[in-house]
Amino acid sequence: MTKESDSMEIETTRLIVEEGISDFLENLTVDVAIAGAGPSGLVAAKYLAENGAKVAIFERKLSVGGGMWAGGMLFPRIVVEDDAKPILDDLGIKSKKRGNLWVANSVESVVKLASKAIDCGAKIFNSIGIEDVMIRENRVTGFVLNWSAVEIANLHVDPLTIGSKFAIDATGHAAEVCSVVQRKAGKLNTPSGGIEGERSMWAEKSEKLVVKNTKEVYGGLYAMGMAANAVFGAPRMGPIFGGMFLSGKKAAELILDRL
Ligand code: 48H
Repeated sequence: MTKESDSMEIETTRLIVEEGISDFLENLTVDVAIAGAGPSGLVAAKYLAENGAKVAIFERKLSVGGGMWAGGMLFPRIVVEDDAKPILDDLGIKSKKRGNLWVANSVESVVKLASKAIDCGAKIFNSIGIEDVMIRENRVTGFVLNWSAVEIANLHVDPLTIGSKFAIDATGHAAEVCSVVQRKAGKLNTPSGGIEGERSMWAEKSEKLVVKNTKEVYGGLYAMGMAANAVFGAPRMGPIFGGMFLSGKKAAELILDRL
Protein backbone atom coordinates (compact mmCIF):
# COMPACT_ATOMS: atom_id res chain seq x y z
CA MET A 1 0.00 0.00 0.00
CA THR A 2 1.54 3.31 -1.09
CA LYS A 3 1.55 6.25 1.33
CA GLU A 4 1.90 9.68 -0.22
CA SER A 5 4.16 10.87 2.57
CA ASP A 6 6.74 8.09 1.96
CA SER A 7 10.11 9.03 0.49
CA MET A 8 11.21 7.48 -2.79
CA GLU A 9 13.57 5.18 -0.87
CA ILE A 10 10.80 3.83 1.37
CA GLU A 11 8.50 3.37 -1.60
CA THR A 12 11.27 1.51 -3.48
CA THR A 13 11.75 -0.79 -0.50
CA ARG A 14 8.01 -1.49 -0.28
CA LEU A 15 7.74 -2.29 -4.01
CA ILE A 16 10.76 -4.59 -4.05
CA VAL A 17 9.79 -6.52 -0.93
CA GLU A 18 6.11 -6.84 -1.90
CA GLU A 19 6.81 -7.91 -5.47
CA GLY A 20 9.61 -10.29 -4.47
CA ILE A 21 7.52 -11.97 -1.79
CA SER A 22 4.47 -12.26 -4.01
CA ASP A 23 6.55 -13.93 -6.75
CA PHE A 24 7.91 -16.40 -4.21
CA LEU A 25 4.45 -17.12 -2.76
CA GLU A 26 2.99 -17.65 -6.25
CA ASN A 27 5.59 -20.37 -6.81
CA LEU A 28 5.30 -22.25 -3.51
CA THR A 29 3.89 -25.15 -5.51
CA VAL A 30 4.82 -25.71 -9.13
CA ASP A 31 4.49 -28.45 -11.74
CA VAL A 32 8.25 -28.65 -12.22
CA ALA A 33 11.05 -27.38 -9.98
CA ILE A 34 14.49 -27.22 -11.57
CA ALA A 35 17.75 -27.03 -9.62
CA GLY A 36 20.29 -25.06 -11.67
CA ALA A 37 19.97 -22.50 -14.47
CA GLY A 38 22.73 -23.80 -16.72
CA PRO A 39 22.01 -24.57 -20.39
CA SER A 40 20.14 -27.83 -19.76
CA GLY A 41 18.01 -26.31 -16.99
CA LEU A 42 17.10 -23.27 -19.07
CA VAL A 43 16.24 -25.34 -22.16
CA ALA A 44 14.00 -27.66 -20.12
CA ALA A 45 12.33 -24.65 -18.48
CA LYS A 46 11.71 -23.03 -21.86
CA TYR A 47 10.02 -26.10 -23.41
CA LEU A 48 8.05 -26.93 -20.26
CA ALA A 49 6.74 -23.37 -19.82
CA GLU A 50 6.01 -23.01 -23.53
CA ASN A 51 3.76 -26.05 -23.26
CA GLY A 52 1.81 -24.74 -20.29
CA ALA A 53 3.69 -26.17 -17.30
CA LYS A 54 4.27 -24.01 -14.22
CA VAL A 55 8.06 -24.03 -13.87
CA ALA A 56 10.46 -22.50 -11.38
CA ILE A 57 14.25 -22.66 -11.62
CA PHE A 58 16.37 -22.15 -8.50
CA GLU A 59 19.91 -21.02 -9.23
CA ARG A 60 22.60 -20.79 -6.57
CA LYS A 61 24.58 -18.06 -8.33
CA LEU A 62 23.50 -14.51 -9.13
CA SER A 63 23.89 -15.20 -12.83
CA VAL A 64 22.14 -17.80 -14.96
CA GLY A 65 23.93 -19.71 -17.74
CA GLY A 66 26.11 -22.09 -15.70
CA GLY A 67 29.18 -23.22 -17.62
CA MET A 68 28.06 -21.87 -20.99
CA TRP A 69 29.23 -18.24 -20.62
CA ALA A 70 32.87 -19.26 -20.69
CA GLY A 71 32.75 -21.28 -23.94
CA GLY A 72 35.92 -23.33 -24.25
CA MET A 73 38.91 -22.20 -22.19
CA LEU A 74 37.39 -18.68 -22.08
CA PHE A 75 37.16 -18.39 -25.90
CA PRO A 76 33.48 -17.37 -26.00
CA ARG A 77 32.32 -19.98 -28.48
CA ILE A 78 30.37 -23.23 -28.20
CA VAL A 79 29.78 -25.91 -30.80
CA VAL A 80 26.74 -28.09 -31.45
CA GLU A 81 26.08 -30.97 -33.85
CA ASP A 82 23.46 -31.04 -36.62
CA ASP A 83 20.79 -32.62 -34.43
CA ALA A 84 20.83 -29.66 -31.99
CA LYS A 85 20.92 -26.97 -34.69
CA PRO A 86 17.07 -26.70 -34.77
CA ILE A 87 17.19 -25.73 -31.08
CA LEU A 88 19.70 -22.94 -31.80
CA ASP A 89 17.39 -21.73 -34.58
CA ASP A 90 14.32 -21.92 -32.34
CA LEU A 91 16.13 -19.76 -29.77
CA GLY A 92 17.29 -17.28 -32.43
CA ILE A 93 20.97 -18.03 -31.73
CA LYS A 94 23.15 -17.31 -34.77
CA SER A 95 25.51 -20.12 -35.83
CA LYS A 96 28.09 -20.84 -38.48
CA LYS A 97 28.70 -24.24 -40.12
CA ARG A 98 32.34 -25.33 -39.81
CA GLY A 99 32.94 -28.86 -41.09
CA ASN A 100 30.51 -31.17 -39.31
CA LEU A 101 29.77 -28.77 -36.46
CA TRP A 102 27.95 -25.48 -35.86
CA VAL A 103 29.75 -22.72 -33.95
CA ALA A 104 27.85 -20.12 -31.87
CA ASN A 105 28.77 -17.29 -29.51
CA SER A 106 28.50 -18.48 -25.90
CA VAL A 107 27.38 -15.12 -24.50
CA GLU A 108 24.67 -14.75 -27.14
CA SER A 109 23.61 -18.33 -26.40
CA VAL A 110 23.13 -17.71 -22.67
CA VAL A 111 21.35 -14.39 -23.11
CA LYS A 112 18.91 -15.59 -25.77
CA LEU A 113 18.19 -18.88 -24.01
CA ALA A 114 17.46 -17.17 -20.68
CA SER A 115 15.36 -14.54 -22.41
CA LYS A 116 13.28 -17.19 -24.25
CA ALA A 117 12.76 -19.22 -21.06
CA ILE A 118 11.49 -16.12 -19.25
CA ASP A 119 9.27 -15.03 -22.16
CA CYS A 120 7.71 -18.50 -22.22
CA GLY A 121 6.75 -18.06 -18.55
CA ALA A 122 9.49 -19.86 -16.60
CA LYS A 123 10.28 -18.21 -13.25
CA ILE A 124 13.92 -17.87 -12.29
CA PHE A 125 14.87 -17.44 -8.64
CA ASN A 126 18.57 -16.63 -8.44
CA SER A 127 20.91 -16.71 -5.43
CA ILE A 128 18.89 -19.56 -3.96
CA GLY A 129 20.47 -22.99 -3.58
CA ILE A 130 18.85 -26.40 -3.18
CA GLU A 131 20.27 -28.06 -0.07
CA ASP A 132 17.85 -30.97 0.36
CA VAL A 133 14.61 -32.46 -0.98
CA MET A 134 11.30 -33.56 0.49
CA ILE A 135 10.55 -37.26 0.00
CA ARG A 136 7.17 -38.90 0.53
CA GLU A 137 6.56 -42.58 -0.27
CA ASN A 138 9.72 -42.95 -2.37
CA ARG A 139 9.01 -39.82 -4.38
CA VAL A 140 10.62 -36.38 -4.41
CA THR A 141 7.84 -33.92 -3.66
CA GLY A 142 9.78 -30.67 -3.50
CA PHE A 143 13.00 -28.80 -2.82
CA VAL A 144 14.45 -27.56 0.45
CA LEU A 145 16.12 -24.23 -0.27
CA ASN A 146 18.05 -21.41 1.26
CA TRP A 147 19.69 -18.12 0.25
CA SER A 148 23.16 -18.66 -1.20
CA ALA A 149 24.36 -15.80 1.00
CA VAL A 150 23.45 -17.87 4.04
CA GLU A 151 25.49 -20.80 2.72
CA ILE A 152 28.47 -18.58 1.82
CA ALA A 153 28.45 -16.93 5.26
CA ASN A 154 28.09 -20.36 6.86
CA LEU A 155 25.19 -19.13 8.97
CA HIS A 156 22.98 -21.53 10.85
CA VAL A 157 19.68 -20.54 9.24
CA ASP A 158 16.96 -23.11 8.66
CA PRO A 159 15.75 -23.51 5.08
CA LEU A 160 12.27 -23.24 3.55
CA THR A 161 10.51 -25.49 1.03
CA ILE A 162 8.62 -25.45 -2.25
CA GLY A 163 6.46 -28.30 -3.56
CA SER A 164 6.60 -29.81 -7.06
CA LYS A 165 4.98 -32.60 -9.07
CA PHE A 166 8.34 -33.24 -10.72
CA ALA A 167 11.87 -32.13 -9.89
CA ILE A 168 14.92 -31.90 -12.12
CA ASP A 169 18.59 -32.08 -11.16
CA ALA A 170 20.31 -29.71 -13.62
CA THR A 171 23.18 -28.87 -11.27
CA GLY A 172 25.93 -29.98 -13.67
CA HIS A 173 29.02 -32.09 -12.89
CA ALA A 174 28.27 -32.34 -9.15
CA ALA A 175 24.72 -33.76 -9.57
CA GLU A 176 23.93 -32.19 -6.22
CA VAL A 177 20.26 -33.11 -5.92
CA CYS A 178 20.87 -36.74 -6.90
CA SER A 179 23.72 -36.88 -4.35
CA VAL A 180 21.37 -35.72 -1.62
CA VAL A 181 18.72 -38.24 -2.63
CA GLN A 182 21.29 -41.04 -2.73
CA ARG A 183 22.48 -40.07 0.74
CA LYS A 184 19.04 -39.70 2.28
CA ALA A 185 16.92 -42.25 0.40
CA GLY A 186 19.73 -44.78 0.03
CA LYS A 187 19.07 -45.76 -3.58
CA LEU A 188 18.84 -44.29 -7.10
CA ASN A 189 17.61 -46.02 -10.29
CA THR A 190 21.15 -46.68 -11.53
CA PRO A 191 22.96 -50.00 -12.08
CA SER A 192 24.82 -49.69 -8.76
CA GLY A 193 21.96 -47.95 -6.94
CA GLY A 194 24.17 -44.89 -6.48
CA ILE A 195 26.00 -42.22 -8.44
CA GLU A 196 28.35 -43.94 -10.90
CA GLY A 197 30.64 -40.89 -11.36
CA GLU A 198 31.67 -38.91 -14.45
CA ARG A 199 34.34 -40.41 -16.74
CA SER A 200 37.15 -38.78 -18.77
CA MET A 201 36.60 -36.79 -21.96
CA TRP A 202 35.13 -38.69 -24.93
CA ALA A 203 32.94 -36.30 -26.88
CA GLU A 204 31.16 -38.52 -29.43
CA LYS A 205 30.17 -41.04 -26.80
CA SER A 206 29.30 -38.48 -24.15
CA GLU A 207 27.06 -36.42 -26.45
CA LYS A 208 24.90 -39.46 -27.23
CA LEU A 209 24.89 -40.75 -23.67
CA VAL A 210 23.80 -37.47 -22.12
CA VAL A 211 20.51 -37.74 -24.01
CA LYS A 212 20.11 -41.45 -23.23
CA ASN A 213 20.89 -40.83 -19.54
CA THR A 214 18.26 -38.09 -19.25
CA LYS A 215 15.64 -39.95 -17.25
CA GLU A 216 13.90 -40.44 -13.93
CA VAL A 217 16.54 -41.42 -11.37
CA TYR A 218 14.23 -41.59 -8.36
CA GLY A 219 10.44 -41.19 -8.04
CA GLY A 220 9.60 -37.78 -9.54
CA LEU A 221 13.26 -36.74 -9.94
CA TYR A 222 14.91 -36.46 -13.37
CA ALA A 223 18.64 -36.02 -14.02
CA MET A 224 19.74 -34.11 -17.09
CA GLY A 225 22.73 -32.32 -18.60
CA MET A 226 26.11 -33.08 -17.03
CA ALA A 227 24.30 -34.31 -13.92
CA ALA A 228 22.82 -37.18 -15.98
CA ASN A 229 26.26 -38.24 -17.21
CA ALA A 230 27.72 -38.00 -13.71
CA VAL A 231 24.90 -40.13 -12.30
CA PHE A 232 25.19 -42.83 -14.97
CA GLY A 233 29.00 -42.97 -15.25
CA ALA A 234 29.34 -41.42 -18.71
CA PRO A 235 32.25 -39.34 -20.06
CA ARG A 236 32.48 -35.55 -20.40
CA MET A 237 32.51 -33.71 -23.75
CA GLY A 238 34.20 -30.32 -23.32
CA PRO A 239 32.53 -27.21 -24.81
CA ILE A 240 30.06 -29.09 -27.02
CA PHE A 241 26.60 -28.03 -25.95
CA GLY A 242 24.29 -29.89 -28.36
CA GLY A 243 23.85 -32.68 -25.85
CA MET A 244 22.94 -30.19 -23.09
CA PHE A 245 20.22 -28.65 -25.29
CA LEU A 246 18.87 -32.03 -26.43
CA SER A 247 18.93 -33.35 -22.87
CA GLY A 248 16.95 -30.35 -21.60
CA LYS A 249 14.39 -30.80 -24.37
CA LYS A 250 14.09 -34.53 -23.71
CA ALA A 251 13.53 -33.97 -19.97
CA ALA A 252 10.79 -31.46 -20.80
CA GLU A 253 9.09 -33.91 -23.17
CA LEU A 254 9.26 -36.82 -20.71
CA ILE A 255 7.72 -34.71 -17.95
CA LEU A 256 5.08 -33.07 -20.18
CA ASP A 257 3.86 -36.60 -21.03
CA ARG A 258 3.21 -37.21 -17.33
CA LEU A 259 1.69 -33.87 -16.29
C1 48H B 1 20.96 -24.40 -7.10
C2 48H B 1 22.84 -25.07 -8.25
C3 48H B 1 23.15 -26.02 -7.27
C4 48H B 1 22.27 -26.13 -6.15
C5 48H B 1 24.68 -26.13 -8.78
O1 48H B 1 27.10 -26.68 -14.85
P1 48H B 1 25.94 -26.23 -15.64
O2 48H B 1 26.21 -25.41 -16.83
O3 48H B 1 25.08 -27.55 -16.00
P2 48H B 1 24.49 -28.15 -17.37
O4 48H B 1 24.42 -29.62 -17.14
O5 48H B 1 23.26 -27.48 -17.78
O6 48H B 1 25.60 -27.85 -18.46
C6 48H B 1 26.86 -28.40 -18.35
C7 48H B 1 27.87 -27.56 -19.11
O7 48H B 1 27.89 -26.23 -18.66
C8 48H B 1 29.22 -28.18 -18.87
O8 48H B 1 29.73 -28.03 -17.77
C9 48H B 1 29.82 -29.03 -19.87
C10 48H B 1 29.21 -29.22 -21.21
N1 48H B 1 30.92 -29.62 -19.55
C11 48H B 1 31.63 -30.57 -20.31
C12 48H B 1 33.00 -30.81 -19.72
O9 48H B 1 33.73 -31.65 -20.30
O10 48H B 1 33.37 -30.18 -18.69
O11 48H B 1 24.95 -25.42 -14.73
C13 48H B 1 24.58 -25.90 -13.47
C14 48H B 1 23.98 -24.75 -12.68
C15 48H B 1 25.04 -23.70 -12.30
O12 48H B 1 24.58 -22.42 -12.66
C16 48H B 1 25.20 -23.84 -10.79
O13 48H B 1 25.47 -22.63 -10.14
C17 48H B 1 23.83 -24.37 -10.40
O14 48H B 1 23.47 -25.26 -11.47
N2 48H B 1 23.81 -25.16 -9.18
N3 48H B 1 21.77 -24.26 -8.19
N4 48H B 1 21.19 -25.30 -6.10
N5 48H B 1 22.49 -27.02 -5.16
N6 48H B 1 24.29 -26.66 -7.62
